[in-house]
Order: sequence, then C-alpha cells, then structure tokens
Amino acid sequence: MSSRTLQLRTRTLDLASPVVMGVLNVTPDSFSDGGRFSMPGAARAHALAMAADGAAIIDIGGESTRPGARPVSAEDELARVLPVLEALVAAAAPPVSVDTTKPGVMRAAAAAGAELINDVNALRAPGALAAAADSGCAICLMHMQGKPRTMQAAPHYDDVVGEVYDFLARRVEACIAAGIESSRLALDPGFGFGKTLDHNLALMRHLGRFTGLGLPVLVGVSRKSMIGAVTGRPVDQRLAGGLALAALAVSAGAAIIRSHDVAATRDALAMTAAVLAADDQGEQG
Ligand code: PT1
Repeated sequence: MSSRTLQLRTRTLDLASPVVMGVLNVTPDSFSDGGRFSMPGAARAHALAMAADGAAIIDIGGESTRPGARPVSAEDELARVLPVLEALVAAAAPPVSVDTTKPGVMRAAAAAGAELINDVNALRAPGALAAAADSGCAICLMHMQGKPRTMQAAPHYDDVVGEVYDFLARRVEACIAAGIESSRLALDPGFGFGKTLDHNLALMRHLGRFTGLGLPVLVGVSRKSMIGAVTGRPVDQRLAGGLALAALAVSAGAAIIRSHDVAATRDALAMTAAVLAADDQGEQG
C-alpha cells in the first residue's frame, strides 16, 4: 500500500506531489461562500474555474457540516448535489468528490460518476460502510467528535492526537473488514470538528503521526475559525493564515489540501514541495 497514490473509482490519483481539493458548496447556508454557488450553473462555472486553477479534485457538498449546521434530508441533499455532479462529469472536469454522510447519497453519487466519497462521519452511519464498499469510490475517513450542530459546545480529549489516531486506525480496520481496499482510503483528522483551538493546534503540530498509518492524509483548514482565533480575522480575510497551515501540513506529509482558494493554495504547495525536495542538497554544503 502506497500513500503516494489514491485509487479512485475509475482512475488513480497521483499524490507524488501534494494536490488541492477545491471546495464547492451547494448549500444555501454554507459558512464562507454564503450559498453563492447553489445554482447549478454558477456552481459548475465555479468548479471549472477551480479546475483551471489546478484543482486535482472538486469536492461537492450539499449538507453544511460547519459548527452549528443542521442536518438536511437525503432528498434535499441529492437535489442540490446531483445536477452539479452530472454537469461536472459531462464537462470532463477533474474527478469529483461528494461530501456526504448518507449511504443513499453515496450510492446515487457513485452511479452519477463521483470518484471519491468524503465522509466527515467516517462511514459510521448505518449502511454507509456497505454503500461505500459497493460504490468502488475512494473514501476519505474524517474524525469528528459529536455532531455538527453541537460539536463545538464542549469538545473534550485526554490526548487529542492519540484519540484521533486510534479512531482513524479503527475506521480503517472497519473499512478493510467491509471489503474496501486500503489503496482506496485517505485519512483526515478533522480540523474544527469537535475541537478547541488548542486541540486543532496540537493536531497540526503532530500531523506527521497520521502519515504513520501509511495512507494519504487530507487536511481541511481553509477559512476556518482556528485561523480567526489566532489572527483575529473574519472569514473573508483568512487566506494568509490558511496558506501557512497548508504549508505546515504538507511539510508534515499531508498529500491533499482541501481549500476554497485553489490558485493560492497550489502556489503555496508548489513552493513547499520544492523546498522539501531539496533536502539532499543541503546535506552536502
Ligand atoms: C474537512 C472538512 C470537510 N471541512 C474533510 N471534509 C468542512 N474531509 C467540510 C470552523 O471552525 O476539514 N475535511 N468538509 C467544513 N467544516 C467546517 C468545520 C467549517 C469547522 C468551518 C469550521 O470555522
């Protein structure tokens, strides 16, 4: 099992260099895009712009999972996601990921051409393991303590890094037992999902431990409140803070960075990767 590739449903994603997953929210209440991309046409145009900026994957989300968000029905979620997914598949855009926790949405999305299932609930919903296995899609398993609506009320860990690591390791075992090959799995510690600022900072500081599981690590920090807490900036002024975190994440071995700001993130990753690739040269001087 190599963490330098990820096996998607019909293709292999090359992760020899870190890549950007572009965020495409198709929710009316999305935390930073304010629902601007809920119309299929605007969403499609935004996805193609992110593709032109170098996004290796487009992640479509029809249910907001930001702190405080309320669940939506599978019906509403599919009505938001499917038209955009179908338009992107028809446009031969980059591989499409669907950000969902619902088995019915997973099955319909795979049938419509999705390549990756991004589940912030790590396939814990009844039927999700089987739906993901049958889909043939790659799966991102993310750690979350609690549920989006209440997860920031009182996050608690005795050892956040150890507990998140053990959770992800157990979810990998559950996937393998359900017939999902490890080549199809990516892992995400879930920044901002039932975590205080200190928890988020500890996870970033020790992110390198998660690469020890031998699977690609995905990191989503774009525009999140942990950046606001440190910089004092509102959500529309968090790019610089997010780029710093993206560089740190890639330096610790992360392979996929989920971001709203594809072009800037891609430059930050290219620069970081170039420096990391120079490590042998420095030994000689
Ligand atoms: C993520 C992620 C995601 N984040 C993956 N999928 C969101 N794999 C949605 C805040 O603190 O990190 N990884 N899908 C967005 N969720 C949040 C969470 C948005 C916290 C904002 C915050 O501001």
